[in-house]
Amino acid sequence: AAVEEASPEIIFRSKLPDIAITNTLPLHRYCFERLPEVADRPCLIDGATGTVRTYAEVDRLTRRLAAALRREPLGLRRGAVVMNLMLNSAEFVLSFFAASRVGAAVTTANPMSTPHEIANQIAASGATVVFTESMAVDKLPASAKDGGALTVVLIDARRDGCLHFWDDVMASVPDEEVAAGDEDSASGDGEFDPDDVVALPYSSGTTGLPKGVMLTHRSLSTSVAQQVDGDNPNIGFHSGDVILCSLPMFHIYSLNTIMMCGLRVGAAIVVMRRFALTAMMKLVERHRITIAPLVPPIVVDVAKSGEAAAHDLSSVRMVLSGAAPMGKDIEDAFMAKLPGAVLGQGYGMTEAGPVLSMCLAFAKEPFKVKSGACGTVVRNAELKIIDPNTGKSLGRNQPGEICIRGQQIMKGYLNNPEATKNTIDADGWLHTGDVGFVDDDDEIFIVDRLKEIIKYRGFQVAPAELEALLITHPSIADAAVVGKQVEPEIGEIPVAFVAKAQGSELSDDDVKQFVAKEVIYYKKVREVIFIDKIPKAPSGKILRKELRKQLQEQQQA
Ligand code: 4UW
Repeated sequence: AAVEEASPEIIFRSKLPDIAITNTLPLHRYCFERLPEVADRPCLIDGATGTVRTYAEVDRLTRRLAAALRREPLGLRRGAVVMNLMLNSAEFVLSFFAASRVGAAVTTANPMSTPHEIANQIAASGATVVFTESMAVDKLPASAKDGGALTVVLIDARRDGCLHFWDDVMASVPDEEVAAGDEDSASGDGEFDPDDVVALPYSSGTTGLPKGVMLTHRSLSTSVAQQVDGDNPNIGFHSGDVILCSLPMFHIYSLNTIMMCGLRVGAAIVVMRRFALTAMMKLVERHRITIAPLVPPIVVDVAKSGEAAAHDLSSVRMVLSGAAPMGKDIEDAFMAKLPGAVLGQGYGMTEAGPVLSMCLAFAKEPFKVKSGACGTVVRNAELKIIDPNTGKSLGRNQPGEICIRGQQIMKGYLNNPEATKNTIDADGWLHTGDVGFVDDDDEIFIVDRLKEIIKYRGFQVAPAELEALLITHPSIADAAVVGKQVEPEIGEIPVAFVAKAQGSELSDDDVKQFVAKEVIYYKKVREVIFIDKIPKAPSGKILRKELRKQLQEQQQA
């Protein structure tokens, strides 16, 4: 219910009561808290090979790896940063929790990234160890490959100058060291603070370039608890569930809602290296998958695919969607293919820890929900909708900027107090840059975005990053990038408005190719519009609204 407090703020809360949350444990201990009960149950199932690792095995492997991380040549201590630059794998999970055990943070990145993007994130995050695979190793900065400041651990090949995950790192630890050294303390030096950073994903937030999002042991365990703890958890996962992990663990959705929540409840997690439609359906059938966390473009793929009928998908009882908008029509088309499942949305943002709201039809004691809604604010949190011009909080059914407060949100952006201050205000409210409203049943509908970010198949594209790149071209005087709505399989594409330098003969293909060489595939500029002058406010801020309006007019014409 909306509570009118002494202050004029109108605050929305979950329909589920708050619960007591333990959020002062190290994240690995929190996620593996049920280990004694689930020790012999399947934990990670390799989608490609079918190899099963039990909870006891995964726990022991993370201990072994943590011991290796503490020893030379890795020598990691509390406060260190490790990069996970890989597609989904058991090794990803092991390095994540081994880092947590030594008090280090893991910065995650897509291995399809370009050398430039990878080098930027390594430098900005201060990572000293990179866990990666063959497909990405040649893109690491030169210093990494000749024994410089970076140590590279390869999970799938042997290579000069790199350590092999299993043969060199794991094998280096004597058995007696595996169990020792972490029951009393989370980190190698015996100190632990729940406000230590454990995950450091990169996100551009509401404006500018990608920034390191500091998620702590406290924030992530709070977020997991908000989703799966309590007598009536918001998402009714349990240890008998088999959860599909086809979304990339380097993105916070998969990292938190699949990996951490899945482990917390003791479920089996089927790890797909990367998403592929037919392979996914085969895995559902083979492992009797019960939970399928997806993103709208995949929901559309399934809805449109003739193959769904050829597979027995009847084991699936819950389909989660999030990371981009999904309309009612898509939901309805999908449900016709999987009538036995509950489909619902979560709404997340990396900086928010990430989950702000979750569909209450997923609750153990489910609520009725509306198609097109993206859930109700999670428990133990506060949400408000503000008028972006006045900052005043708004009541039901009035769209405004969504703000969230609670212990799950990020500690801040790494080394960027200015950006932190612009995102989390003095009262602890995180401003999302999303526009939405809360209806009479406490359900949230997102209707627009104030912020710059573009989402291509759920992946973030930061216009500022492309603009900075574009203006380095000698024939480009100025540039601005905005998103354009396209078919639901994609969502949005980046479109560049370009003001040419005088006398330049630059073509749109030149612009596209120039960008494509420097960025990962989903950030490619897909359309170029030449323009005399980029519209700007007197402050120099690009007037993106005007550009978006131009795009719309063009689409309608
Ligand atoms: N509807 C409309 C949505 C929605 C949305 C997100 O890449 P980031 O920073 O983060 C995410 C995280 C999504 C997520 C995490 C965990 C989870 O359980 C879940 O649901 C099942 C989803 O996407 O991008 C943040 C931005 O993405 C948009 C919105 O603009 C947000 O600020 N977005 N979810 N359901 N838009």
